[in-house]
Amino acid sequence: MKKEQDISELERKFQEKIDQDIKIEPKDWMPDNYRKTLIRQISQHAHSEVVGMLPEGNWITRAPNLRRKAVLLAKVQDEAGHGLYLYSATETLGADREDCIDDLHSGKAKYSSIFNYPTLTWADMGAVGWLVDGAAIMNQVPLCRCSYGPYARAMVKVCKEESFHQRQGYEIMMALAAGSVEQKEMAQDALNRFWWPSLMMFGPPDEDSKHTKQSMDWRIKRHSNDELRQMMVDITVPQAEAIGLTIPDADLKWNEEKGGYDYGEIDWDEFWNVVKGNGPCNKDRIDTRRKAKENGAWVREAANAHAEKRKARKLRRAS
Ligand code: FAQ
Repeated sequence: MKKEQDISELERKFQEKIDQDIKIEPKDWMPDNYRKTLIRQISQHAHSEVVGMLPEGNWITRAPNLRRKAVLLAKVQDEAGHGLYLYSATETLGADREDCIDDLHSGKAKYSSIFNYPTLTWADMGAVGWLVDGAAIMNQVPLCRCSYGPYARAMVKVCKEESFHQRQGYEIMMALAAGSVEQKEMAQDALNRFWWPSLMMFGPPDEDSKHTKQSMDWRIKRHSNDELRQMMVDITVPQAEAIGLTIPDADLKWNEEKGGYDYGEIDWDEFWNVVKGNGPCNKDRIDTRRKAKENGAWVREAANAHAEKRKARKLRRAS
């Protein structure tokens, strides 16, 4: 009984800190479910960054010129870095990085639905940067104010880089949209294919989002899925208009009263189908990650053997 009272007192103090916007740090007491929610979200975020390298990695060798190639290479490397910060953030919560990665490979852990769509043309590099990184920033800027310190701090650096990614994507789209008829068609086709999946990145509609309420009470999330999706639509529509591209939504209409756009129905069956593993590239993405782990085993073994040798040498010298 006493123990239960102690825990409810701890929980009360914990929520008080959250309500005062005091960051929770790794060694602070936290409810088990807060820890579990963070490990779930941050590890899935890490997996998304790592799997997210694949659709763009596909185009590094085929970038149209040296400048584009260097920029794309830098962007993909940034994503690897984001994955590493995020796996480190899960470790501050007591998670084991290898277990997290095994959960990705076994299909137990999710990653963003968007990376299960193929990148068919060079214009897709523009659409991914503009829309996918654009959606990622919209979601991640509020995460800089997340209640968990290490996640919030990681997001500050990640957002700066995502902002460069978004601009490089929009710049590709701008160049293509101002180019030949074929180039403009290619840009429009990429927008047509990536528009709806990008809106799905924000997660299910609020009424079907099982984690939002609790995550907002804990100030992990600062906005609901639908709020962020609306902000994304409102910011992106004028960007498309500015470069003469058309958002593929016949129902898109400015709503003066709400001060935002009304938009068409999202195909949630498609979303859940992709989340469950049946999207166009799910199998390919996970097979590629599994192979990368197998092929990298010798590097990890060699690094560990080298570290052991150095440790033994140090001990010998000290004795
Ligand atoms: N895909 O109750 P909610 C990037 C799952 S980073 C797959 O609403 P929550 C950078 C959700 O996990 C992109 N699954 O969940 C880049 C849950 O399942 P669970 C990734 C999804 O957590 C750019 C269930 O549905 N960003 O793009 C998706 O409150 C370019 C119920 O959903 C982050 O991860 C989805 N789209 O809200 C890299 C940001 N949506 O776990 C390369 C951090 C939902 O119970 C190239 N994460 N689910 O089995 C978040 O902000 C949140 O986790 C949400 C989902 C908003 C994604």
